Parts: sequence; C-alpha cells; structure tokens
Amino acid sequence: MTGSERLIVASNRLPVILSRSPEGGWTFNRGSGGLITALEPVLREREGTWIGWPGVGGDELEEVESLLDRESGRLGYRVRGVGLTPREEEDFYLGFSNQVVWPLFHDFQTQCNFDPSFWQAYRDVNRRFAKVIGENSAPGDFIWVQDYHLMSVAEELVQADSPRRTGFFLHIPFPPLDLFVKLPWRFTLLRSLLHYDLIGFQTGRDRRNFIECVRTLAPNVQVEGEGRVVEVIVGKRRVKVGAFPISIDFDEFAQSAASNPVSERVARLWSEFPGRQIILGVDRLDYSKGIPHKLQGFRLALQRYPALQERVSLVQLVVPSREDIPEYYDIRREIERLVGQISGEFTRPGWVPIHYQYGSWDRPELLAHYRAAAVNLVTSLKDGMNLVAKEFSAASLEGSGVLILSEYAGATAQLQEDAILVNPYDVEEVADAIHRACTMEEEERKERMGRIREKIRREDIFWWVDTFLKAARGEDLGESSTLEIYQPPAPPGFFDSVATES
Ligand code: ADQ
Repeated sequence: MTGSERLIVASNRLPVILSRSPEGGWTFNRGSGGLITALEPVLREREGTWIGWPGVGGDELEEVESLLDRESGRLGYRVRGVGLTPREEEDFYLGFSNQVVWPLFHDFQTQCNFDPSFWQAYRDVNRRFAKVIGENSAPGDFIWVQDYHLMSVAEELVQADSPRRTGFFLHIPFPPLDLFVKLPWRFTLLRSLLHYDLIGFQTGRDRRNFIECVRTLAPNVQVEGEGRVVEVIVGKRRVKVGAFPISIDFDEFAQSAASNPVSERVARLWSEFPGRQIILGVDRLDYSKGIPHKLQGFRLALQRYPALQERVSLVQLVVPSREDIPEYYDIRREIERLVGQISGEFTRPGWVPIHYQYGSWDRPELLAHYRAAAVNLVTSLKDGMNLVAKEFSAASLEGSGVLILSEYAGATAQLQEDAILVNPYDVEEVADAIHRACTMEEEERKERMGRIREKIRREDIFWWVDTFLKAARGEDLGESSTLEIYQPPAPPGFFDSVATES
C-alpha cells in the first residue's frame, strides 16, 4: 500500500446507526469515540469506504441504501451496509462473538457457550462482509478489518476470489495457548487469521500469546525480526504481526475538559462532595471489568482505614451493555447487591459511601467526572486496553488525579511505572491501593500524572492509526517501550530463602 491508495475499513458496526422512528421512517444516530475520530480524516483523504452493520436486517438494506449514500456525501467518505437478520444478531453477534470469543479471549472459559450454530452464523456473516468488501473495493485497495467479530474476513475474501491486501486489529486480548486450544474451531480460526497480511494486537503479551498458538498449532512456523512488528512465516505466507496500543484523541479530551460547560459541572461536583475525594469508576456492564472486585476492595478500604470514612466517596457509573445475555444480567444483580450491602453498612447522615448509577452520562458529564475525581479505580480482570484510564488522565487538568490500574488491563504495559497497579483478585491489595492513592502527597500525584499524560499525549489515537498503516506499508516504525510485558515483581529478597544452597 502506498500513502495514497484507497482505504476500506470494516467493522461490525458502522459509524452511523439507523433505527426506525415511531412514524415509520428512519433515524440516524452518529457513533462517537476515538476510533471514528481517528479514521474519518484518513478515509476522507483516501477516497475511503467504511463497511459495517447499520443496525438493520438484510431485507431492509435496500430501503436504506439511498439514505446511506446521502449520508456518505455528508461524511466525505462512503458508508456501505451489511444487513443482519434477527437470527444472525442472536447467533453471530450475541452468540459466537459475545458468548464464545469474548469470554474465551478474556480468560472466562467457563462462560463460553460453544454452540455449533453460533459458529455457522459467524462464518456466514463473515462471508457476507467479504462479499460486500469485494464488491466495493479493487485489488490495489487496503482493507483494514476491526475486531473480533470479523476474524475470518480475509480468508473469505480469498475464497470468494477477491484477494486483497488486508490488515486486522484485535481490540480485545488474545488468550494464552492453553485457553485458545479449548475452542472447538481453533485450527480454522487460526488459519483464518493467517490470511491477513498484518495482524495488530494491543500489547506485546497478546502478540506473544498469538505467536505461541501459531508456533504450536501450525506446521513449520518461523518468526523473523524484532521490535514492534515481526514476521510469522507459515509455508509460503509471511504475516506481519505487531503490537499497537490503541489510544484516545488526547488534545480533544484535554481541551473539552477545560471548556466552560465542563468547568461549571466540575465546580458543581466539588460543591456536592465538600472536602471529600471522589474515587471514580466508569465501566461498561461486563464481567471482565471486575466491578464486584472493585466494590469489595472499596468496602475493605473503609473497614481497614476508618479515617477514609466521610472523606471519600466512590462514584460508580455502569453503562448498560449486552443485557440480552444472562451472564450480564447476573453480574448486574451481583453489583447492585454489593452496593446495597456497602451502603447499608456505612452510610450515615451527610455521607453516602457509594453513588452508583446504572445508565449513561452525556459527554460533558463524563468529562466533568473525570476532571473532578481524585482517583480513577480500574479493576478489570482482563481488558484489551481500557480507554477510560486514558480518558481520565487526559481530562485530569489539575494534574493531581491518581490512577489505580489493574495489572490485567492492556494499558498497564504503557503506564506501569506511574499508575498504582493492583491485582483485582487481591482484595487487600485493592484496599491498600485506595488508601495509598487517597493519602498521596500532591507533589507525587502531580509527578506521576504528568508522566502518564505525556505518554498518552505522545502515543495518541492519531499515532495509533499512523503506526498501523505504516506497518502495513512495511515502513520503519522506530523505537518504543510499549512492548514490555508486565509481570508482577516479587518484593526485594523475597526468594532469598529458596535460593540459599542447603
Ligand atoms: P470497552 O470494553 O468498551 O472497549 P473501554 O476501552 O474502557 O472499554 O472503552 C469504553 C468507552 O466507552 C470509552 O471510550 C468511554 O468514553 C465510553 N463511555 C464511557 N461511558 C460512557 C457513556 N456514559 N456514554 C457513552 N460512552 C461512554 C473495547 C475493549 C477495550 C479497548 C477498547 C478500544 O474491551 O479493552 O480498550 O475496545 O480498543
């Protein structure tokens, strides 16, 4: 691919979602988020096309195609839809994507439902995506496929006799070999992935896991090179495999957090929590986010360090997600049970320990909470990256926010030196980290947050897009420290007794 060749992006969801209005017409909802912000300018510059599901069934697609064309004119790049039937939404999206790949790749093997009809639907939908991509692209174009819903697209393009230059980015973790082999379709899925020309992961750990799977499960594998991108050679194929930590539009977050409407809300929040530190949690409802572990850690912090009582409040937003899957309903019940218990145990006149909200904040409200909070508590049991941690840091304009970050979030690879790291399964460690963060001197807070912000500013979402596309073109990417794989260090001298010869 040269700098000017056309770019085709494919993702499960389009950046525009259609829904039926009560009058029977169609309503457009614009997606938001860093990925869209970062990709749109590149798509405009490269006569690009974005292909994805616009939220409608196959039989409705024809009806909405002219609307998508009109929207393409407004956006400055083309959007093309792939329709899903209600059955496919069940089996492909809620089924294979979110009850097989999501739990397995997040180490929740016991939550997997390996229903063969889910796999069939996954193959069918990936084939349909490949067909639409083939129809809307030419052999010289570069196809950039996003995320775990579409791992088989490159192979399906070859099968459909529409070979293209392709790249794939996995937004979630890639599991270790011993988990990956539990997948009934492990060989097929691995073979599918090896049809991409470039595979990008969030961290060096994910890449290492993938390479170990390929080395073990595929015949005659060689790995060449070092640095951010290496080449995996399987037979005649050379596949580039890299680690590209996703990020945010740092400047936009920092600027919006400084705007008047946000500043006014920050002042309001501070007046609502007089003389108290806000510990903030913002998570999508998901068992991978470790929300019950966070609540248990917070409860223990209040028990172990009674001085924190009345001095701190946990503000926890849980954003609704995948509510049609029973496990998500269960985790919500578990969270609300714990919130009720902790409130019952500690609340007293004039102080509420947890402000829990199940819902959504608009952007100014989200930014105001990020900026007003003294601490952001992230306790994911496994997380591809965790953008909330980066957004909190970018919006922490006073520079004195403290980030408590799970060892198992992808962001740890970059931020391990300046965040307070926790093993979320270790409730005592979480409690101690909360105490440490809330009692940290201003000077240390500022030094740590200053370095965190600088890292995120340097490797922002535009750097991410640029680096991935450069890697696809085989260009040199320079040095970076973000490939480090975090391992918990033992306390100094801890193993001395076993190291002593007897
Ligand atoms: P998620 O699992 O959704 O993303 P995360 O990275 O934390 O997790 O991103 C959440 C996003 O939702 C943030 O950008 C945040 O601003 C947004 N958000 C939070 N509250 C919101 C609200 N009330 N309304 C609207 N938006 C809200 C997956 C992977 C992650 C990976 C990302 C990106 O699971 O590990 O970091 O993709 O690759």
